[in-house]
Amino acid sequence: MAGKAPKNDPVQDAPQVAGPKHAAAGLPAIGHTLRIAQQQMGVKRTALTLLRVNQKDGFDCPGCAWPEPDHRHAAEFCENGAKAVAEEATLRRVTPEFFAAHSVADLATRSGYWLGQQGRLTHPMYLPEGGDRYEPVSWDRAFDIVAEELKALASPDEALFYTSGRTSNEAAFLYQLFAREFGTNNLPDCSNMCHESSGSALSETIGIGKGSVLLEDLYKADLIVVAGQNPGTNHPRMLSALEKAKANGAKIITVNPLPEAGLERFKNPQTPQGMLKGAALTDLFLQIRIGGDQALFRLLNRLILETEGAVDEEFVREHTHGYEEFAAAARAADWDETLTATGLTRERIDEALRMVLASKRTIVCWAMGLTQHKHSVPTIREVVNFLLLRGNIGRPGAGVCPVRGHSNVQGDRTMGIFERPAPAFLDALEREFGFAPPREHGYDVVRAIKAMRDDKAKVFFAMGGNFVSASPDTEVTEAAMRRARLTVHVSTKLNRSHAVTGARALILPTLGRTERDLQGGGEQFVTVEDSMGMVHASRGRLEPASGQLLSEPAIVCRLARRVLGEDSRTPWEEFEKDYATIRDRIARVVPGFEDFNARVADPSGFALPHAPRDERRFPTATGKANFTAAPVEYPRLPEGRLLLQTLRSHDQYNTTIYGLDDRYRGIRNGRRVVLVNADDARELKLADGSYVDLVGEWKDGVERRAPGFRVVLYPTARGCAAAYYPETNVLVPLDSTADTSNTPASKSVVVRLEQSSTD
Ligand SMILES: Nc1nc2c(c(=O)[nH]1)N[C@H]1C(S)=C(S)[C@@H](COP(=O)(O)OP(=O)(O)OC[C@H]3O[C@@H](n4cnc5c(=O)[nH]c(N)nc54)[C@H](O)[C@@H]3O)O[C@H]1N2
Ligand SMILES: Nc1nc2c(c(=O)[nH]1)N[C@H]1C(S)=C(S)[C@@H](COP(=O)(O)OP(=O)(O)OC[C@H]3O[C@@H](n4cnc5c(=O)[nH]c(N)nc54)[C@H](O)[C@@H]3O)O[C@H]1N2
Ligand SMILES: [Mo]
Repeated sequence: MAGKAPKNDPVQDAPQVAGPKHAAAGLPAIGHTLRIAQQQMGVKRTALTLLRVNQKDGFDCPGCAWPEPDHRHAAEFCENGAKAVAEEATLRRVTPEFFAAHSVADLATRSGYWLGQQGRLTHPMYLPEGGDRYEPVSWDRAFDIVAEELKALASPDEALFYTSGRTSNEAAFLYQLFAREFGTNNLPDCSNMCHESSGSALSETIGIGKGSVLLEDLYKADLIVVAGQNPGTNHPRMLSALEKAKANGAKIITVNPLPEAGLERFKNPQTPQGMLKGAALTDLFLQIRIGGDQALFRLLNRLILETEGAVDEEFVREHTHGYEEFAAAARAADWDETLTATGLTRERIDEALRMVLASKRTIVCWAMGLTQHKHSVPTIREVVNFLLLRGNIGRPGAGVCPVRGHSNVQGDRTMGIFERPAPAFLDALEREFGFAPPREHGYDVVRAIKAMRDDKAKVFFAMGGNFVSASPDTEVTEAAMRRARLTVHVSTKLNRSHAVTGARALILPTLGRTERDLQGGGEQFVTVEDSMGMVHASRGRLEPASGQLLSEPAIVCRLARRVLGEDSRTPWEEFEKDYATIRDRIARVVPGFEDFNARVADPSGFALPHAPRDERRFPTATGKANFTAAPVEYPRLPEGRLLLQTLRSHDQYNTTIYGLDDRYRGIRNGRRVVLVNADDARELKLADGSYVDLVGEWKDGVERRAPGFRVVLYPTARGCAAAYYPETNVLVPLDSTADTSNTPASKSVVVRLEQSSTD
């Protein structure tokens, strides 16, 4: 039987299972890419567009934030980058006629996949209060509507300004400036659900919330640990870097509850040898239980401390703080407890230790597998302890490498998209623009949802993204959105957030990365910052999807003029005409951007300064790199329950679904699957291929249910299950978040599996 795909959909979710693959990329990937791209763009546009991805005069790939190598390959794109591009450069269109034919209630019954497949948005659309469908609206009227609602608020803090991570530096800078001139720091962003835990842990311990390695460091490393990350799907170009690192002699340890194909063996589609044989990447696979990473690193730290000469004593003395307290905690690490927390064997951990001790230059890379747990911040701090012990920060071939998601999520933060801005940043804005920015902290994503739920926020404005699908606790989030007076989405594509609206709603269609951006001052380009702090230009070449689209900077400028009027001394009109004038201001406000316009003219871009990496200087409260000594935590499961992680398939970009296959995991034609270890399935009396409801268990006693998932026996760690996001977001309680960072704990959800009544 099929799962619970919306009835309206032509494509029904009916998963077929073939078992996991052991290698990623190679020929099938190329065929698959071209097929998806040509369906969306046709043959000619496919060739023209894909050749421009990540080239020096082209646009930045809207896929992931992995950096571009300096000597770019003729086609520095990957399968999933190409899908992201095809999704944006599609020839399909969502026109006013489409909205006339589909009421909002109708759209709300469709799957995210169906909505995305309809194509690019072409006109500003307005849903009036009491209306049942969107109507075309002029841009002027649209800005009037936003201004009306913003001005009617009792306080600027009743407005929320969300950002997703594709927004350019220029647009992000203007957007936060507008929000702050309007009077609020309510700037929640996708980072709150993503690498916030990394930012929290790193700022406290090394003084800057960003990674400390550049691409060339990977090539120089002796050991690279890849923990909680699936680069074969989510950062495919990272595999080329790992391949090169291995060719230079590096070893790779993978820490993951799942064996991920890309990390096992990589068939580089850009070299003939790679296409045939492929390179084995992982030397040691630590199949860890979900949430066991802090315990693992803590024990490794104890073992390092116990090894004569293993600690870099000079580094510890000169550059760190808190060593004694940390060492006392680490020495107390317990083998048995670690084996329970991690599910690993003693032999595997000993083998890891040997590799760690043999390495003079170690890098740890991580992504959502470490950031989305209750104890994510102490887990990442323990990774920092691990690197500090052997002096692995601030020297070539070593360091911390949180691998970011959205292509400009790191840049958006640098530009001030943050609900808790540093006072120095606000001081700089105040000096430059002559207004007093609000100093009180704003709402992050989870707090923004609560504010709408509790009627403390009434206008929700999104610069990109798909807030209702990406956020946790779908039913709670959707109910909260429906309480708003006005919801506004600046979007390229249709998504569920357009169908779950406030009393009034607007869709403001915008240019994508691939499109030409023509303004009064001529053709414009924008800039982005990758995961390694490299800033470079991005220039679209395609004709815009419709003559009605405005760029994100233009939308912010016009909205700001309409809302702030004479009160603002900011030259919004000039900014809209010529983005170089925005960059001049960024240069004066954001450290590291001096001479921005001149430096970004270099096609390779430039590196932002990073004190720990560049000078072994740690701008923390103590002036040193801080060791920390948090108690070890790991999830404990009640009898008969599984710990569910919600992750990405190979055919999706967050809430954008490209297709229904997850090729490397051997799943086709369906997304409602739950991956379960065969021994757990036997104990729980779950038959392979049977259908279950996933039922969340959380201390608030509310039953959260995701119905109709096909059980797939899969070699995941014991006690652990996996299913795709966003279908499972309904199971993630709004209150289940990481300590300190408040990131939804979407990788550790306690569930029981019940036979589906529909089975
Ligand atoms: N094609 C494509 N590219 C993308 C995206 C996309 O959706 N599609 N999304 C982008 C974004 S915004 C982001 S943030 C990144 C996400 O990139 P990833 O973090 O790679 O994405 P997830 O699918 O969430 O994968 C989490 C990985 O962590 C593992 N894991 C889960 N729990 C644990 C744990 O407790 N410990 C350890 N050690 N491992 C664990 C999972 O098995 C899985 O391999 O990718 C970016 N790039
Ligand atoms: N359960 C669970 N939940 C998660 C996660 C998880 O692993 N598990 N991961 C979390 C993570 S890491 C992230 S980053 C968030 C993602 O959260 P979001 O960033 O909010 O979600 P996306 O799906 O990336 O947003 C897709 C939409 O962005 C719009 N868009 C695309 N390109 C552009 C553009 O250039 N400009 C504008 N204005 N709009 C554009 C399109 O309309 C598209 O429908 O989800 C989080 N939620
Ligand atoms: Mo992300």
